[in-house]
Amino acid sequence: MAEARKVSIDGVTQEAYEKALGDGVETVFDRAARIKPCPIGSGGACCKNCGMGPCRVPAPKNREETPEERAKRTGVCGATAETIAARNFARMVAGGASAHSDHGRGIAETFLAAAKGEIKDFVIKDEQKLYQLAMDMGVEIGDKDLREIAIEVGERSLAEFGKQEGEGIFVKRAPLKRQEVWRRAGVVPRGPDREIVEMMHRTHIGVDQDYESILMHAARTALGDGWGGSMIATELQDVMFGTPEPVVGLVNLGILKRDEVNIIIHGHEPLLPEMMVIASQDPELLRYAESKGAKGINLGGLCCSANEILMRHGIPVAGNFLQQELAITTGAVDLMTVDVQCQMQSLRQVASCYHTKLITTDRRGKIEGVQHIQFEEERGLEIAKEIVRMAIDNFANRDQGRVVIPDGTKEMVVGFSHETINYLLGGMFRASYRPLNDNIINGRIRGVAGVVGCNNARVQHNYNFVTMIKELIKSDVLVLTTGCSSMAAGEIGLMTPEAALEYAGDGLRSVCEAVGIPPVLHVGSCVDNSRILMAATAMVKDGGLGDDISDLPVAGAAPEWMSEKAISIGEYFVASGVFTVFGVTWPTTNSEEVTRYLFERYEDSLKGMWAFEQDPVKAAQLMIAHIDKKRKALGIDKARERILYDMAKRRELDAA
Ligand code: NFS
Repeated sequence: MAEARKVSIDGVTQEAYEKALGDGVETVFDRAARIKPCPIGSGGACCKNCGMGPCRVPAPKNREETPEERAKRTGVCGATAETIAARNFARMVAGGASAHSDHGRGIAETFLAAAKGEIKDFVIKDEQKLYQLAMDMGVEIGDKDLREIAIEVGERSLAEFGKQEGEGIFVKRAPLKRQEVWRRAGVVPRGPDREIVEMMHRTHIGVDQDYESILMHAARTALGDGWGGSMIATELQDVMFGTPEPVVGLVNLGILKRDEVNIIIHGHEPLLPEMMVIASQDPELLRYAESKGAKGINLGGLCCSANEILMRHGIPVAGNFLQQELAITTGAVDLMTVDVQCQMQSLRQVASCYHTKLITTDRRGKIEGVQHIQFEEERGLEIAKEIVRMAIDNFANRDQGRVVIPDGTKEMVVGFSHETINYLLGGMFRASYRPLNDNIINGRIRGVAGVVGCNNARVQHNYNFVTMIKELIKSDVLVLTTGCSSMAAGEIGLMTPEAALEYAGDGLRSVCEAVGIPPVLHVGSCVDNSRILMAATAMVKDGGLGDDISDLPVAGAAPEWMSEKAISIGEYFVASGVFTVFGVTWPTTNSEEVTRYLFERYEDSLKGMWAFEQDPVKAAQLMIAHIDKKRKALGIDKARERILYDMAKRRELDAA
């Protein structure tokens, strides 16, 4: 059993965990204490790609190995430790890229059906973005009507996934120099399906046995995610559900309500969640809830589904990955739906200890012993209403005597899509990244960091995120977050404009004050890391900061990562020219060569590279050092010194 104080830095989570302990319910924190990570697998030293193994090839501990030892360190087929580590890493990329891309495909299918008028509950909400998208995709607009354009965009999007030849449609969105880097390195992605299948093939026994070759294809696969599957998901979701604009939301388990029907939407694809938002506000269902003694229907989100409906509708967020079981152990959740990704199988066991109804809604994401209600787009709203009704019916089964909802929510200002950043900084009629670039050039903003990714039960919940983000904003680095990182920042109160006063350095604070933005901008769910790629591209295109993403004073990080998706995201950041630091554990430590290739030699071909640092302050410092290196190369390091001097002078004057 773990100690509440140690499992999370968040008081609300600690309190909820204590309640779970008191109720005798095992959660992820207890399992992490009980199960130790396998020391052989964690460094990439275990190959189980064929039936002669699994073969374990760990390097000797605490000393250099002799050449003889080294030569013997192979699998039965002769695969070297390098090949094995690279293959394992590459398969993680393929796993993550497939999750994002399959999500994107589902969205594209729904989009096309909606455009054709085959399903009535989904419509085109953002026409302006549709036109933009159509132009980026090379769709001729001429005198076509909206419907025709939407159909063509839908068809092209869907065709992208299995594109066998040529270049992914969004490759052209990248800065020209970046496209050249990719072409030279041979990593321009075709369709994500093709790259993922090739990655699986190459890592089959007896195929690609040159770690450099494997890792270059890993880059190509990841680019097919970031500039392909994920980007398609984000773009089409925006067109269908609206491009996020700033909105205030609440975060943490305290959003649950004692006197209302609590429904939690957990997972990733926003199709059902969008319908649930409408269903939960349906007057007839609200009356039905009242008739059952509830004061209302309270919809909340978990994980990336939460980010989707928070960004677009201001729906409150119950928590991030490590809080999913704790939402149920409050005893207050009447129903939880899960679709795909990041949903723990233990939810079934946890839910069985309370009255909570757990429902799987996607045929790809079933859980043994859990009721399945298949979400069908043609009957989207009808199914959502059915689910809300089930939750209302289950409200009567709630034992209020067992309910403990920890007190404490935080407000967060969210909704910073790439477009919003444009408008906010440049104004509605002169939307541009110019002011951001100017503030970087004049040194008020030192650089920009994307802090993203999961929670990981091997480290204290939210600690790495919060510590890293505070260190960055204190040093005038503007932070963009997605996924579980966003909730971590929100739960500690870093996502309000006022947070800039308390936590940001003088330069960043002055910009946040002038524009009225938080020092940490929530840009969306995990597929929305594609927005960060677009933001970086816009910075390059606006001028003054070099001609490639790799010239920008920017960095990326996932200090609490755990999923394969995070590895794919990190890999496409790196392959897009971004210095990217991961925490917790590093999956190739068993091979020095493979690790060196990812950390150093990738830079030669891709101009971006990985780093690994468990200490979040040190990791932030690595990012800042990289940002400063880029400032220097751009010749804008002096401007910042002047700004800092001015600030110091101003303070002296203020004090006098
Ligand atoms: Ni993304 Fe990790 Fe999951 Fe979302 Fe959270 S765990 S990689 S952030 S919820 S996908």
